[in-house]
Amino acid sequence: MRPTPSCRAPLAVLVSLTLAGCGEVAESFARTVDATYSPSSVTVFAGSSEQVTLTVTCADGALDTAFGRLNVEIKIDPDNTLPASITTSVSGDVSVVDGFYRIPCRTPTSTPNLSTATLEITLVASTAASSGSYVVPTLVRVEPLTADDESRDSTIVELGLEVVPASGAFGTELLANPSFELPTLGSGLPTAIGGWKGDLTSGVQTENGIAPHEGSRMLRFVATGSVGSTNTVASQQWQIVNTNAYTTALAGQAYHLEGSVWVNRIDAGVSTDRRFDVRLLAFDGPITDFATRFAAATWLEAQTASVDSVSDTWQLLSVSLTPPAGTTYVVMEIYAFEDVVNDSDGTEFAGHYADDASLVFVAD
Ligand SMILES: [Ca+2]
Ligand SMILES: [Ca+2]
Ligand SMILES: [Ca+2]
Repeated sequence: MRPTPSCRAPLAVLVSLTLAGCGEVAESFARTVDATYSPSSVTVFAGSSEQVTLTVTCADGALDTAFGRLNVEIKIDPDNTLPASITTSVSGDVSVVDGFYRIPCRTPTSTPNLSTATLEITLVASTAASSGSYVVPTLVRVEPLTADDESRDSTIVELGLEVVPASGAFGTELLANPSFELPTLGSGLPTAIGGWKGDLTSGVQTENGIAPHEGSRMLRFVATGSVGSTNTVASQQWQIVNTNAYTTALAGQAYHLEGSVWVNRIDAGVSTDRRFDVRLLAFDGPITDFATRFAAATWLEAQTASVDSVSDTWQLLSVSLTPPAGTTYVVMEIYAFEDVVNDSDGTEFAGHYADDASLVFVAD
């Protein structure tokens, strides 16, 4: 999914493209470059690291010159506002010119004339890093035509960074968007940390006589497919947690993970499905392998809890898992299950909700 460019006034006469989603002020995307971080903020324990992805969006025509296509250049923390105890690095074969990471921007998008480039960035907080909230400013610009030239366009994107003391590993909420106050991240299996992803759901306020368990919004399970009803029986949401980031903080201690989620559903008659499940799945290897590993059911360990729910009642589903040696990430999976009638079209779930999830490390 292409990040939505900000709706800003043109800095120069560059390109004009129609974009959806920005309202009346957004008739044109007149920037040459824009950028977003995913996730937009991260928590890093002192003595640990976390990886984020910077996605740069470029207007194709404005990068082309008589001398060839210009690259984009990225400088993290250009004014050195971060303390020395917080450092960054990038992975992959990236050239560095005058302190800028220089990368080509030519991965096509579904929007004509817009391309993207991505940079995987690792944030490291040393054991000396002070706890607190930080902002990681990042300058993204078009490569200047010559060393003396100004860049054609530039932008600053900010990453939120929360540094937590190593001792805070126990009890800190590991999930992003645990209470579904924010939208989920769309369809399909997740490929990165930062939120829930999966089958068709919606974020709703009080409806059908059921109020959220916490906050003002809750998750509604809509269908077992990513776009609608199918002959399958589980409407699933997954979230990846990078437990590897806590290795240093948890070294030498005995612990397990406790996951939980509240579930509720209406009574729409005898055909109303009743079952909800939560699973914790531990994996080794890189997070980007999750879809493959999940499809092959090659997790290191899984723990499941299930409930035959009572209507119009919030019920807590809890599950615990001790990550086996070698675990690098854990996935929390929640789902509503068609245990009464497997509809293959039409309405699969009459009114089935989840809210107020949690995943924490607990000392044994
Ligand atoms: Ca909520
Ligand atoms: Ca079905
Ligand atoms: Ca059903």
